[in-house]
Amino acid sequence: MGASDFSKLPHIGEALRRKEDYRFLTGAGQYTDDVVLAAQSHAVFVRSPHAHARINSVNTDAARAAPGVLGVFTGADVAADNINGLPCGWLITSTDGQPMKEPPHPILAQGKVRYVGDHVAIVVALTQQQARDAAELVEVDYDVLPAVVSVADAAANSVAGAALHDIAADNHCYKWAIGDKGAVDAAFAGAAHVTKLDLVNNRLIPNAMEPRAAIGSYNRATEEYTLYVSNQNPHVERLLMTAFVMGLPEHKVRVIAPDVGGGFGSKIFLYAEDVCLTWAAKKLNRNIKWVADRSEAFLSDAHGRDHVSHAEMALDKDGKFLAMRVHTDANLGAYLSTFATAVPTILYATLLAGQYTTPQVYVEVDAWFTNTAPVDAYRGAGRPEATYLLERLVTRCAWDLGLSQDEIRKRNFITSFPYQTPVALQYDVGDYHACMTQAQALADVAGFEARKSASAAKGLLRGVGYSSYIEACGIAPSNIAGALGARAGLFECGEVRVHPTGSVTVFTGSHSHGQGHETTFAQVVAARLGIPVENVDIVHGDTGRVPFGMGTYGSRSISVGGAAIMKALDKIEAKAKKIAAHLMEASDADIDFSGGEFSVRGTDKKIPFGQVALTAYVPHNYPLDKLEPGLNETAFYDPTNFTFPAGTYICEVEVDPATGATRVDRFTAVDDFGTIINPMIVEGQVHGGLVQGIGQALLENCVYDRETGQLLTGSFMDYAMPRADDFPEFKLGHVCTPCTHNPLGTKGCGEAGAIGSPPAVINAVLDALRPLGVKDFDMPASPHRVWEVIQNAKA
Ligand code: MCN
Repeated sequence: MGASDFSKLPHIGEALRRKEDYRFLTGAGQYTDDVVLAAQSHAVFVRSPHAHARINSVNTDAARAAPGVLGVFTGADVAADNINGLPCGWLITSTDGQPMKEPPHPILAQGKVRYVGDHVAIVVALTQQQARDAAELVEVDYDVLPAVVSVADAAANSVAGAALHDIAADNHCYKWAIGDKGAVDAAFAGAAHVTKLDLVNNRLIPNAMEPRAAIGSYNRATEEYTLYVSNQNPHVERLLMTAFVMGLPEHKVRVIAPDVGGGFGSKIFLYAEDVCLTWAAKKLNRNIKWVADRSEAFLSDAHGRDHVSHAEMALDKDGKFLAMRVHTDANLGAYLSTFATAVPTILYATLLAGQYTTPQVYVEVDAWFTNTAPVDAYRGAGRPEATYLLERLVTRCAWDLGLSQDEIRKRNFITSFPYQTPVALQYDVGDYHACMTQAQALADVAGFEARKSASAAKGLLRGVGYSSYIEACGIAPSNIAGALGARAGLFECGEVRVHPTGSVTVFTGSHSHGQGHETTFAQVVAARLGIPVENVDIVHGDTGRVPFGMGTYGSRSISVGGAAIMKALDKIEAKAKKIAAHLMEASDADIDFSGGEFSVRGTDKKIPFGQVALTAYVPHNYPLDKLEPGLNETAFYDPTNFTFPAGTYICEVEVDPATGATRVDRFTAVDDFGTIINPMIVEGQVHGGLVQGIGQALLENCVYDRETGQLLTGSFMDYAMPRADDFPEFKLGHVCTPCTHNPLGTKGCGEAGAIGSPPAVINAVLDALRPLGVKDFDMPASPHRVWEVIQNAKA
């Protein structure tokens, strides 16, 4: 079935309430901490208090003797059991042809600790309190070493003695580049105008509502392990843990990620704690639970962003972009987290053409180790960093040339598709002018000057900021990603199990941790089979029940996971038509299927889907010589390209120059997500993304002490999470250019808000401050920073 026929089916585009919400809102969800296994014991991790230190010794005697303690293990035990370090899932090759530096990432520190929160020992006891008390008794003798925490300091090599890993004495992991440098340099040489900008993309700490948690379990009769874990991709977790770290056969390990209370990327990765619990479960023959407290989450979840960049755009006299060049220093933290290396390269630099026809783009990235928590994918992963840089630069170009923010964008928009960018990606479809036009209308841009005057009358400054983002969802295809360094496939699986009574259970390798898949995937299946949505259940998050899948990240689930289900439904429909043909004594080729009924073309003969389902399982009148009984099909789908959601966001802020306080007064987002399955869920996804993106722009900022490497923003007292009253009511609009290469026509919507919004906010703040002579500042636009730039501009 083609995407345009699909979009016309009932339930597609219907704002159904989420099926899963009854469970969540009535406290009947089953999060990892809700799982209680027999004779469950509890683990606490001893973590490094230092950013960088040599471990002389770890004395666990007192801890082992403490009440209730079942076991205490350290890096030495890990080494003795030949447990490997955590692997990195993406190999980057440096510009000199050398592979990136890939230092060991032990699950418990061996010889050294490299960030505050690094794992030193695991203590297991009968109760959590006993484990906590015993953890206090573990004595670690450290020699503190100099720490390097900022990417600027790492790049400048300015902290003597702060080499984290033996194989990277200069803390440099890789230098990577994309684009034609010669062509870019030539274009700059002939340009009428060059705009330059330095930017910092602030480091963020993901804060899912449910902190990470895991339970390790081992059955010595069957030699099987079970890991319950708050995770976004259980099969990937199992594959990495078994094949790379523990050397176990995959079929002896089951990973179950039941309800997960948010992930935002930070639960894609294989974490040390998960392996420790699985390993220790066998050693102690106990079920062992660990639940991070919020302070631990701040210290040890993989962080996001943390780029320092210099960007330049070459333009002709009419404001057309001729070429762009960018250098970025990326902070990877102390170790390579699972997908860390792909974020500042493949997921970032390839997006830097944006929505524009810039003929040449050259991007160079240096990636550095620092004494901070590992940095990896966080909602948007590379695309927010690209969009922030590009959309800030484009607005600066406009102001440098005396053009408006919309005019410069319109002059450079790509208008014909497919479009091959100079940085590898090929956009299949889009309508960027339509997004801009609709956004300007919804934002009432025409009324801006009047609102600005009204603000001025109150002593306030008003500014408007634009951002026309593009992003790439559903990383694909596997073979090209493999050639670019991916060490994993990027397909998805779907199994459709039709029951004898005609109801359906669908098993998907995608994972839902807040995105509403139980509803939207059911809408897809119900629409195709012509059955009620209530008759479809979606199962995810269990390697024991679901075929091998890649999980959820990169807003891929509906476009890749949904497409796999569509393929399985094609098989179901083809087989069901044969059964229907037999029942109605017609030829297979004459059977039509729509609205839940099979009919013989040109006749009034028809039978319902349920009758075919029953016949498949009660095959009394059945072509058993030609067809197997049953109606149960599995499909794997490997996309041929990314999907490319895009849109224009317009933000209006009011700044109080006396205090620096900034208030987002209006925010308009017009997105193109192709075909929309459930507009209410999509709206919720956009709202959530906007809150995270605007949060980055105004409030959130992870700060480590530059000398000691202590995390200064280690709690909600110091790390400003956005709250509902920080935002106005968002105005949303949609343009629909269906994706051309998946059967649903969908593009991902889960990250767009977080990608497009930060530059819209900062451009708005800068627009408000322009009359004062302020040209630049870095996120977040906290009152202190805004007030400071205003004072500096006055001086
Ligand atoms: N959808 C739709 N029509 C479209 C596109 C999507 O109806 N054209 C629906 C989908 O069916 C799905 C939801 O919108 O129910 C999001 O779909 P999609 O864009 O495919 O994104 P994923 O389901 O793959 O979710 C991943 C994405 C990412 S990468 C992050 S990070 C993120 C996000 O989703 N983390 C989240 N949204 C989140 N929302 C919550 N509540 N919690 C998180 O951790």
